[in-house]
Amino acid sequence: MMTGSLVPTNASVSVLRHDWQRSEVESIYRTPLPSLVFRAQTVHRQHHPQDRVQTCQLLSIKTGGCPEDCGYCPQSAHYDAGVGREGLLDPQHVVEVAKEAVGRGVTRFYMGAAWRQAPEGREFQKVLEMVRGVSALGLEVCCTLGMLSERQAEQLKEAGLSAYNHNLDTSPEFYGSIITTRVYGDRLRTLEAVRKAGITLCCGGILGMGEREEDRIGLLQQLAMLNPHPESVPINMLVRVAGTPLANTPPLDPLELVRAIATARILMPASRVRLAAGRKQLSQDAVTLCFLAGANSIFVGEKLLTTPNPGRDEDEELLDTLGMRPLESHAI
Ligand code: SAM
Ligand code: DTB
Ligand code: SF4
Repeated sequence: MMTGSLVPTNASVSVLRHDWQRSEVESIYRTPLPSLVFRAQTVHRQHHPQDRVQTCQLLSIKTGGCPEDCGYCPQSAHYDAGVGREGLLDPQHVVEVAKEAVGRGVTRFYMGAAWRQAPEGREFQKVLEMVRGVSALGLEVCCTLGMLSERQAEQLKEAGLSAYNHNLDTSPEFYGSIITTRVYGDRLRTLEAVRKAGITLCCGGILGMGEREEDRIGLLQQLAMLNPHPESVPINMLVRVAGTPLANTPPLDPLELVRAIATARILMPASRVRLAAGRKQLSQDAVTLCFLAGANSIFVGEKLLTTPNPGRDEDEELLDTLGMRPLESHAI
């Protein structure tokens, strides 16, 4: 249990720590919920505009048929989750979709591809064309294309990429139970290549995959030990898709998500914490608690990559009810 003052001193406001010990993360995560949420909200207000949430939109630019065996993913070729395969989209079409997103007040546009690693050659040139086109619209552009080489990261940076999404997903200890076709170290290497190229990091994980509380704590510690911290931290609740090995995993108590978000907020005070996949399965009360705990970004639009997300009207209504507003310009 946490002891001492709940309000951080000035020193803890300005200093971002990267040496969090597992025991410290554990004691934050296990703080009584009201105190945990209060502390997270206090930290939140010192680093971010209050009552604002960034809205992001996702587009799957290459769907299905992925050679990796991630147990949660409907796009893996190892499972039959009924997701059709679709080749790389046409860059012009992608830019049109991004234009519509600008019209809806979205400030960050994600392009996701079901690849183990970004390809070389013509397909990669097309991705660069998409990045150029979308960044020219004034959007933050984030890609998630699997593993990247240093050269590819540099090319993406030159094309105007703002951020690269590459998740650690869970603790190093639990990782092998979910994915066998790559190791934690592969993920860390790509994260390094992205950093080296001067691209910001979007790196988080998934809760509700049957992991133990220790694994959620382990994931949060791994993220908080990255130096610098990922500028954006997506926290996904598993979307249980029929046909994947995790389809029948018992649902996780949403209060665990609230705890994880609050802990992420306290460990990485300056980062955006994104309440990512799984919102459709959460009650509005749970989503509200996530905002109180320091989540300040969401995905909007009826679809994530392949699975459903709450409708725009529903989200607008919720933000309106809560008196929260979308972030208008991109600050990070
Ligand atoms: N193939 C690339 C990769 O894995 O890095 C990029 C696309 S992949 C779909 C992006 C992220 O989506 C994954 O790292 C995972 O965290 C998340 N994800 C995939 N399926 C999910 C599911 N069913 N529920 C929640 N998050 C999921
Ligand atoms: C992330 O952490 N969550 C987003 C984004 N990064 C690419 C993806 C969630 C995908 C959920 C499953 C699907 O829709 O296919
Ligand atoms: Fe492929 Fe990414 Fe899905 Fe894993 S999460 S199967 S790497 S698309």
